[in-house]
Amino acid sequence: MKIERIELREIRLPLVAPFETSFGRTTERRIIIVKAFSEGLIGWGECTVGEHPFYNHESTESCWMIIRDYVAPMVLGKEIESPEQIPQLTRLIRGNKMARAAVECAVWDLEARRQNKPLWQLLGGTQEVINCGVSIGLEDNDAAMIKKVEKEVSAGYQRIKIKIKPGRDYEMIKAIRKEFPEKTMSVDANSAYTLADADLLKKLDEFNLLMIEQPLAYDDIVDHAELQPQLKTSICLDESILSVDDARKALKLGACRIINVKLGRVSGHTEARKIQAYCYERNIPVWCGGMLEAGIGRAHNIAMSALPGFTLPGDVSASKRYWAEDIITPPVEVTPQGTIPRPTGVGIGYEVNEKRIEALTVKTEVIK
Ligand code: OSB
Ligand code: MG
Repeated sequence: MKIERIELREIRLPLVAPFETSFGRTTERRIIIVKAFSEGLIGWGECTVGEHPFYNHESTESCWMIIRDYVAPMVLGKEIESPEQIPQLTRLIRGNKMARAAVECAVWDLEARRQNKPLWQLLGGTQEVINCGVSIGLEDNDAAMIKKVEKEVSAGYQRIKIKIKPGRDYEMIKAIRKEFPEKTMSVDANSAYTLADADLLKKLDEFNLLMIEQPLAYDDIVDHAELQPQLKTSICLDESILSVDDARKALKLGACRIINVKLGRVSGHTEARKIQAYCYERNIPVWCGGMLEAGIGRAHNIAMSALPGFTLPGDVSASKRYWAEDIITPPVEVTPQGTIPRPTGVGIGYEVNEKRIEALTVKTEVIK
């Protein structure tokens, strides 16, 4: 196939509740939607980048520019036999993986539609349901945190992840743990600590957490390798894993025992599958992270999560936790067992609500 046209849209979508991490607070998302056209079919992608370069170096604005000026021109009009060729076509771009992933994911959806298959099947998915957890942002006080955890535990989510930062860590987790002594729990620091905080991080062992996600610098594996043997709790790397090579090096150094896979961060399904395959062979658990995605990104996450090895609950939760109305129908729903059944439809498996996208659009660009 040849991609004949790529359409970009920026939509603005307010979150139903603000989401706060150690690097900031988000109240409204600015999301780039990618439409790739070929032979009368459309593939859908969503750029998972944040509004500001605080999670990684990318932002909504930088991705718009990189997709328009580099990714799209490198992909348009080329003879493509498999979506796995997209990373090759865009390989001269250093970094900017979320920009590259947005187009790569759209081409995967397009190929699945061309083959009249669900995307999870084209990727090699085997799991009938995916296991879901939630990521809980920081609130002003422990009582508010506990209330949020209570709600998600009642909804059936299998694992509760709590955001932490200096000053909102040991005591807060202690208070939450006291209320939910048995619940599978983890924490995510988004790089808010250094090795100087090792004693504090060691104290978190007390709470029998499933993992501690990205405690140290966003681009580090060496210090994490020094920290991991000092902890009983498994370290999970998020920000510092951008490729299967990074995963290999981190595991070789003993920097982590678990890996969070995010499609945007690793440049799309092709690289995500390589990480999944590498970890699966070595019995290293992986799980699907989230970036406050709207429905298209969420559907791509669900398709990836059906791959073998995605056994730990992901940060893939119900649309209604984020949006008053999602951009796909039906919205993503989670069962009382904390699972999402893999969809049966072709491609991403959910219908894209183009009217809703149109209504939310603030900017459009067509690249031919
Ligand atoms: O580190 O996993 C993270 C959201 C934005 C940026 C980084 C992260 C997150 C989350 C939210 O934890 C996951 C979600 O519910 O989509
Ligand atoms: Mg994280």
